[in-house]
Amino acid sequence: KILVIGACGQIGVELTLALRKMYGDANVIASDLREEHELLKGSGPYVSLDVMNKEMLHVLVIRHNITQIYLLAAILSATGEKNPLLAWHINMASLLNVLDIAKEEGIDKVYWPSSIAVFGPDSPKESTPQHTIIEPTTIYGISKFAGERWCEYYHNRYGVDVRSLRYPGLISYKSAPGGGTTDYAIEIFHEALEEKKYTCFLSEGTYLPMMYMPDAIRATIELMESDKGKIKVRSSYNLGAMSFSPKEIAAEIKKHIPEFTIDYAPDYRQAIANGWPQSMDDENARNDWGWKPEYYLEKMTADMLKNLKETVKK
Ligand code: VAH
Repeated sequence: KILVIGACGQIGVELTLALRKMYGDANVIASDLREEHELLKGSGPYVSLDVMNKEMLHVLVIRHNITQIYLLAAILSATGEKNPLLAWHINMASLLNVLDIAKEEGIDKVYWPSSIAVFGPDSPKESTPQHTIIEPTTIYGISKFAGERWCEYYHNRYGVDVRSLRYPGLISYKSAPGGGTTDYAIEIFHEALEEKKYTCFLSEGTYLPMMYMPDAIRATIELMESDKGKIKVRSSYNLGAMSFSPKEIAAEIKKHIPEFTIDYAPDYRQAIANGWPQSMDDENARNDWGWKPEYYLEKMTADMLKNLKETVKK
């Protein structure tokens, strides 16, 4: 049985639905602190779980014969800067609870997401390498970097098969984003449809690595389905698809909504974005387990608008 922790989040909802399609609804248990997300209702088992409660998690793992754990619960970059100690505590304790129970119960596989946020202002910005200077300047980035070190440690010392991807900014329409710096690239679609205008909290030339959620979900499943021997990176794989700036995505949206206008009012999130890479070198993921993105800016924009128009109409 698979347990998804943080199943009601931006990634969790879609990952749960994809895993249920692959393994059968009854075999994927969704859990979150929040109440069950609309899209998950009626599609499989749901339990309320506070991942910070190690005993509760341990009982759940035993009672439901859990053999794989996907840990998606975390405080993201922007929210984390508002409450650094809480973000550190939640992001680290949740991971250590899962890793230690995985070791004790001999869980087959664990998935835990890292992020491009592990890189800082001193890392190379173009085609940021898998191995390079890593000096994160946000608590979220610090917790993700520390988490990567713990994942590698639990794999090397205890043989826990934990796997991880450094996600770029993820764009999706099925579930709300969770307080990230890249969330402008989701908000812009909603505002373009509803208001025909958007005030962006990042400056027009802020290039960031981005990915459409279908690619992120497929990458996660392809990584988890790969033979153990292919996984050479046990901290977290760089993962890339595209890079764009607010100016570029606005121009792409204008092709579909000509009257759309954008203006810029950078806030505290600009400093976070300035410290991040502009594009990723994901050679290791491509060589080790065959990673290849399918969505680029044009295709993603068309798909986002098509799907959001349907939901807005409802
Ligand atoms: C954030 N969406 O903005 C997340 C992600 C690379 C960005 O980690 O914090």
